[in-house]
Amino acid sequence: MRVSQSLSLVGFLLFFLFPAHLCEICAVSNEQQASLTPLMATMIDSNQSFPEVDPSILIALRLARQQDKKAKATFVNQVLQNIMRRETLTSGQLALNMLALTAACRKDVVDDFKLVRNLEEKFQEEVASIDTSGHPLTNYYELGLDVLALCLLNGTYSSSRIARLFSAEEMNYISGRFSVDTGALAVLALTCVNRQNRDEKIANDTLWLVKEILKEKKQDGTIGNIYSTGEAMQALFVTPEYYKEGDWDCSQTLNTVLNQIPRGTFRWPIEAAQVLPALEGKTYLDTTHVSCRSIPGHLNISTPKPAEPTHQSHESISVTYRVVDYINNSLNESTKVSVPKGSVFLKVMEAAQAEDNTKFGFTMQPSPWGPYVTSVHGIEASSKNRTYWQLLSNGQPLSQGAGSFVVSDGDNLEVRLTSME
Ligand code: B12
Ligand SMILES: *[C@@H]1O[C@H](CO)[C@@H](O)[C@H](O)[C@H]1NC(C)=O
Ligand SMILES: *[C@@H]1O[C@H](CO)[C@@H](O)[C@H](O)[C@H]1NC(C)=O
Ligand SMILES: *[C@@H]1O[C@H](CO)[C@@H](O)[C@H](O)[C@H]1NC(C)=O
Ligand SMILES: *[C@@H]1O[C@H](CO)[C@@H](O)[C@H](O)[C@H]1NC(C)=O
Ligand SMILES: *[C@@H]1O[C@H](CO)[C@@H](O)[C@H](O)[C@H]1NC(C)=O
Ligand SMILES: *[C@@H]1O[C@H](CO)[C@@H](O)[C@H](O)[C@H]1NC(C)=O
Repeated sequence: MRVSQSLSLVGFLLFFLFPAHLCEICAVSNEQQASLTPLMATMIDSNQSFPEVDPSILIALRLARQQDKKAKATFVNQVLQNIMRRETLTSGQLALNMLALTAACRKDVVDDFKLVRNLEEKFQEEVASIDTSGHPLTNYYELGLDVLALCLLNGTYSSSRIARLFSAEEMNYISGRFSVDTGALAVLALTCVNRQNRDEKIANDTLWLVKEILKEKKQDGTIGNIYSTGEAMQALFVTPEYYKEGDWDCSQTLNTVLNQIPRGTFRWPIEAAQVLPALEGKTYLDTTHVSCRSIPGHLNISTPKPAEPTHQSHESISVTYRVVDYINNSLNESTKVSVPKGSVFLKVMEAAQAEDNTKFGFTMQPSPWGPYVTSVHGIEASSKNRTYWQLLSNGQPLSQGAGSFVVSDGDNLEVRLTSME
């Protein structure tokens, strides 16, 4: 009785105490629309540069105000190719491809290939993995994508299991540090579930997640880092009854993100794809009601993209590079290397490797975010062992990968074998 009393108190609080203020969506105006053109251009150009295209690009293109018929057709084809090799996709990848097909008015493919059933199975395997080993096969961000797609596409799932999955207890347990990206995806997923079937435990989880996201708000309006801000905005758009009007200045956040576009902060297609929907005032919950009327013409994106910042000059800089195994404390090697000014982290790794292949040899794997470092000094990190090679500069984890982070003279760079938890 006590529990249900405190639960209805939560419901009461959510409904009555928090003033129902205006929905906090603050999209770019039609006049500001041109400032998004570089992001559109980055995504459409990615056609050439990737073997497998990330479905979030198609989602972003479909949620945008301006549409491009040819780009849509091209990216739908790429997503269809992803679907053809669906057995190799992780649960979150399958979920994202399904949302992309739906946003592109190809729900027929989702139905013909019985993808909802397929996703239900993959999601069950994730949950079974948590029950037996304490962590999912992939990660909680992918679980968020799974629940979101299952909910939006009318799959079956257990609301009470989902409430437990994204509870404060479980989310605190899995990661020492709160991840804004992961929290935002969880909020979107829970919002969908709660809209279909009002559940006070889910409302309670949502309240906690929204609070945690707002705790990560920085002075300039960024939430988490610049690459999680778009997803955090989406989460806050759909939960206005969970925070007070003064808790978040949406237009400040919007302007901070807009100011980053000409600086080339969203140069990778996937960076553009993850930030664009929020700037258009859209969220992933909108993927099921995109207009399917025929698209007019094609977009004029002749606007030049932001210039590459990495004008590699002949001037060289010197940095320290260190390889450390934090899991086992059995490795700590360092060296000083010189690289051209404007080099990315990867160049430093390559220079060290050229100097001593045994100590500093490494391998990587292509991903939509650029190269992902998989092994260093012959030590392979693995999801199965819950380890990864973390990248740091002056003791701070980087907010970009080895292929994009530009190093500075005197930097203390490090790759550190770390536990995911
Ligand atoms: C989960 C996650 C991780 C996990 C991935 C492994 C796992 N089994 O879960 C771990 C903790 C290992 C990780 C590591 C890193 N991550 Co990470 N990660 C995420 C997160 C939250 C979700 C990714 C995901 O599952 N996507 C959904 C699935 C369906 O897509 P996917 O393409 O199959 O996902 C894979 C890749 O994204 C890859 N991956 C994850 N992170 C990164 C980062 C880089 C640079 C690369 C190349 C690949 C990569 O692992 C995913 C799972 O297999 C995203 C958030 C986001 N907004 O996307 C951040 C995110 C992608 N990561 C980020 C960063 C910066 C890193 C690190 C560089 C951090 C660091 N300082 O070391 C390292 C990578 C270092 C390396 N070895 O090269 C940034 C990238 C920003 C950018 N512009 O480049 C993001 C956007 C978070 C953020 N807001 O800062 N990450
Ligand atoms: C993408 O590339 C293919 C093959 O090169 C081409 O046929 C198609 O027109 C391109 N699409 C866009 C939007 O550029
Ligand atoms: C899910 O079910 C609802 C109610 O039955 C229906 O209105 C909606 O169109 C369905 N959505 C999808 C994507 O099939
Ligand atoms: C509600 O969430 C809080 C965390 O904010 C948690 O401590 C509490 O146990 C939750 N209550 C219920 C009934 O789930
Ligand atoms: C596209 O836009 C550029 C710059 O705004 C303009 O110069 C060009 O004429 C436009 N092209 C078409 C086909 O409209
Ligand atoms: C720790 O490192 C040593 C030496 O490199 C290695 O033999 C051992 O297998 C490692 N242990 C673990 C748990 O990784
Ligand atoms: C996981 O770690 C163990 C030692 O703890 C090691 O023997 C094994 O090779 C690792 N697995 C992978 C896939 O790296």
